[in-house]
Amino acid sequence: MPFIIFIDFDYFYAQVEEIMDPSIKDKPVVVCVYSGRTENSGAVATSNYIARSIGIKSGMPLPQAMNIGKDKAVFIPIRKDFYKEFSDRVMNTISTYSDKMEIASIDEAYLDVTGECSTFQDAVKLGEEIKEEIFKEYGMKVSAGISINKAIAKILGDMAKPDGLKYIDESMVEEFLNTLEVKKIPGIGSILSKKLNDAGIKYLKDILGANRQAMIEILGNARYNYLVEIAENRYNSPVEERIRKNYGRYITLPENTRDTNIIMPLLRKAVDSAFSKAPGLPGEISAIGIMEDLNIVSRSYTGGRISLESAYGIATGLMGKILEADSRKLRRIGVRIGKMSSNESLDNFF
Ligand code: TTP
Ligand code: CA
Repeated sequence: MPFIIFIDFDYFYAQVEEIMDPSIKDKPVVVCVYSGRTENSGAVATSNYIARSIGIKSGMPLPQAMNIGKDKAVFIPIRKDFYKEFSDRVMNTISTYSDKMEIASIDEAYLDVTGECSTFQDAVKLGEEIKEEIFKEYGMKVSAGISINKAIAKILGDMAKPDGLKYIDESMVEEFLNTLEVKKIPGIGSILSKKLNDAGIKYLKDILGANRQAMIEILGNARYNYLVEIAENRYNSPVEERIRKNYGRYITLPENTRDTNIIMPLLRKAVDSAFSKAPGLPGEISAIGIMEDLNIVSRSYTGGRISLESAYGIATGLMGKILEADSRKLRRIGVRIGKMSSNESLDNFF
């Protein structure tokens, strides 16, 4: 069975605004799309949880939101490019946890960590680590769902909100599916779930016993099949690699350590892996150390076309410098290569 981690950033646009200006974080924060027609015409893109608790939600017309928020809420015009860039950086950090990653939207990603983990418990630990690292590095809260397929992982991620983590392993799936309400499933909005409720369907498993034709009439063919696959635990849509290629490779150490007998062989493994992905020889190589407190330190070397053979020596030299300048233990290590001789620029991979 695969191990899938789903990550969704909490109240994303509004959270970025809070991170940029922490003085607003105890107030309702509303990110607005102004249509420009009249001064206040437009809609709410998203809002933080304080704003949601007083009723200001995505899609609400601005005059209505302003009426509820009056002078207590902070209204901020949307700056999409900025959120996109923020998202790219967080996604980059997430991508270091697995080679198989699907970025599903600006704030959602799936990771297939089957290859990285020998037990489901390892996958849960990885999920916790990802949450912790994103918070440490960017101050951002995300929610995580971990399970044996993308659909259940996403349902769990939604249930875990905000700032939570939920998991269901293979042995718990059947019971989970038996008590899963159909309205919790991605793609089943309030309108569909009301129609289903009116047809006597409250739980996902009710669909299996219902009249097929009646269900298809409400759901359409594709959505009906999707729900039946989830209900019968046959859903296995793969994590599709959708990510900008980078030639980096990070490895989590078996324990936090400064022991070069443990670190250097794994660093050489990271070099191998980074080179195996790259289209040519690099002109630059970096060693990265993620410390026990999750701070990140790196050292780089630039010069000529670096062969795999010389890369081992350069990377261990750089890692040696990191250890020399620092007294902390290392938690993860990484290697990044760039300035490829085949004319790929550094921009292409970070
Ligand atoms: P969502 O993930 O749906 O919502 P969210 O991140 O704001 O809140 P949460 O996940 O904690 O429930 O959407 C991601 C971003 O997409 C959101 O921050 C802003 C944008 N968005 C819009 O611009 N308009 C919308 O109607 C919605 C739903 C989202
Ligand atoms: Ca989100």
